Amino acid sequence: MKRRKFLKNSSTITAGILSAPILASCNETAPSKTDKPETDKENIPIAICTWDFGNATAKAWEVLKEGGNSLDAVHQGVMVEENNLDNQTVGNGGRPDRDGNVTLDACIMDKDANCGAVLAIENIANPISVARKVMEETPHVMLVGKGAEQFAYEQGFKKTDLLTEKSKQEWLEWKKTSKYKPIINIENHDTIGMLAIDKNGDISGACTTSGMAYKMAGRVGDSPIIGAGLFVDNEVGGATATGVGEEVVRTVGSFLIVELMRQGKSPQEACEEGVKRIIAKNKDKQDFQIGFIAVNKKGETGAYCIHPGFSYRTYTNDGHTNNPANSYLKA
Ligand code: SD4
Repeated sequence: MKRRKFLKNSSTITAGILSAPILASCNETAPSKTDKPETDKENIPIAICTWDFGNATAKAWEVLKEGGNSLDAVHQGVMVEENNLDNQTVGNGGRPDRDGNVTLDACIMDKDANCGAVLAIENIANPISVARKVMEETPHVMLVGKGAEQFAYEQGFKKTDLLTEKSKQEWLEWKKTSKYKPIINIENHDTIGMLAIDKNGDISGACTTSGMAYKMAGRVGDSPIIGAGLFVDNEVGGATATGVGEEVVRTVGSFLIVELMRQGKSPQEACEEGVKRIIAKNKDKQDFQIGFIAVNKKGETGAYCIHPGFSYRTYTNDGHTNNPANSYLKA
């Protein structure tokens, strides 16, 4: 296992991508079949995830180094955080909504654009596994709430009480002082989004969260929405988001990042552009957090995160605790 600083802004752009004009007219936007970007064997396999989830990327890496595929890598990788009771923003042990119910969101997408998602599912510890079942066992992409939970039981998942004593006590404390309004709490979000490229050069992604702490009952953010919280196009790359989901949904953020890469931007440039578009639409708002990570077909990576109340911030892998993507492993 080897970590590497990855925010050395992926500079090299493949000849193929360079030949595609940025903002070209309709019939020129995508690289043609002959100038498709090739995976750089030096850069793969690779697993990258939001925030500082070293154990999750280590798990993904274990799968990849054994020759496993990127779908299994991201699936098993993010499950590490779903099962981590100390992580109160993902899976089991996640913070509840304002009524005290833990509701989870997750989605997964593979190299063939197959995808599955569960939204606001309760009592199931590994929503990413249910999302994968939705992808593999149903003709649908999304299942929500009770329907998703019912489907999970039919697939053999066990009912689990997800509200840990710690999260419950914190919620009870919060209730004492809160105005019981839906607020965006910028402190309490550590959604895990993960992207991986396997030895064959195939890309997959997964994203899983308990969403915003103390959200309104029924609130769903970007994380389980394909195109918003996660998007993969195996010809181009993948992207995933963390932060205030409402802003990511509004800009279809992860899809945007992948399309920007298709037009020739590096993963870093694409993430920065995606964040800047969100800032441009929120000049009056302060104090919200958005971060994207991305990987292109070549195996180059990028990440960008903001806090508009301060300034643009690019996080690197050399000691920032809030680095939005400082878990990064490569061969
Ligand atoms: C959401 N995007 O539900 C998620 C929360 C998150 O880091 O990413 N937190 O809006």
